[in-house]
Amino acid sequence: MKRIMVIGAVGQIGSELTMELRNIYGNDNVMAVGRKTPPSDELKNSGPFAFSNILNYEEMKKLIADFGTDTIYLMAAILSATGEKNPMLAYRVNNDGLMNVLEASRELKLEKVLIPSSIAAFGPETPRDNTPNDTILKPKTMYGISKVHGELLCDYYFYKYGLDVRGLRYPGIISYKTPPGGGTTDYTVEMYRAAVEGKPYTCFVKESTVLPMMYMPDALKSIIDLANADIKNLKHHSDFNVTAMSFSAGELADSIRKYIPGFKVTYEPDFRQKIADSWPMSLDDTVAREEWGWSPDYDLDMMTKDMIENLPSVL
Ligand code: AKB
Repeated sequence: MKRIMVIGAVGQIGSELTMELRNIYGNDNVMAVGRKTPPSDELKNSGPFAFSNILNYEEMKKLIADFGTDTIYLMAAILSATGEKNPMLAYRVNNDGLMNVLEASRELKLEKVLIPSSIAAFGPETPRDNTPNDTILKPKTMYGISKVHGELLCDYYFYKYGLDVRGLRYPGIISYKTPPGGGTTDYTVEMYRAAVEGKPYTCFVKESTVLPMMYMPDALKSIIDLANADIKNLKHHSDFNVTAMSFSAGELADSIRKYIPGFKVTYEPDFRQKIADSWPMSLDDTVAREEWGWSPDYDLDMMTKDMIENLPSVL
């Protein structure tokens, strides 16, 4: 029987991942851990939930031990835009928090730890088209620096202690249930929400800005598939590129206009433009495809249709 803990279970990915894991492994076997009140009663009431902060090592370790945890998904992080407003907070949560989870997992001899990285691990010196898996990692944001540090630290724990830590580099993740918070790619979800509410949208990156993206069902599938991959096939561990699509902000608006023809978008780039410009426009995810069979299901049009059909139920 699996005993899974999702740390950062109240955030955009963590909340949906918790529910998906509960569907697969049973409600009582998936403990959600967050710092904030869950966005839905469903998350709090469908299985075990605890308030905790990854910076409190002893409290976190006790929670992990008491639940009989064998697998952790560490989804707690301060994202790129919030991280640039408060670099010390990003440093502490993303680096010290990760270290606490790795150390507790090592001491308690956990079976597996899943820790997402991000396209933020890349920087302006990285090739931006079809960015290879193994390439230059010189990010310029505190979030990106913590992600590179995290990838290296996770591999260190694998090679030094034999802790089975796995991770992938998420692109921007789009979903209708829980809004993202504090990322540079948040304009995508904001754009859908404005369109469905019948409002115009002022986008904080230029119309021509292209970034790699993924719809939530694929994001959940990717991390769960990686968790279940046969370790014998993995040459990489903590740093798999994964992607599903790439589009510009203008192309996203056009895709929405197929359903909501009069939707108006204006573009007023702010400090997040510089972050977006330092990230890849598209990713090469061949390594993930070859080592654990990664393949996404959703493209831009399929995602737009699903977002527009489902958003009204949560707004
Ligand atoms: C962000 O925009 O900071 C995140 C990410 C790409 O990791 N969505």
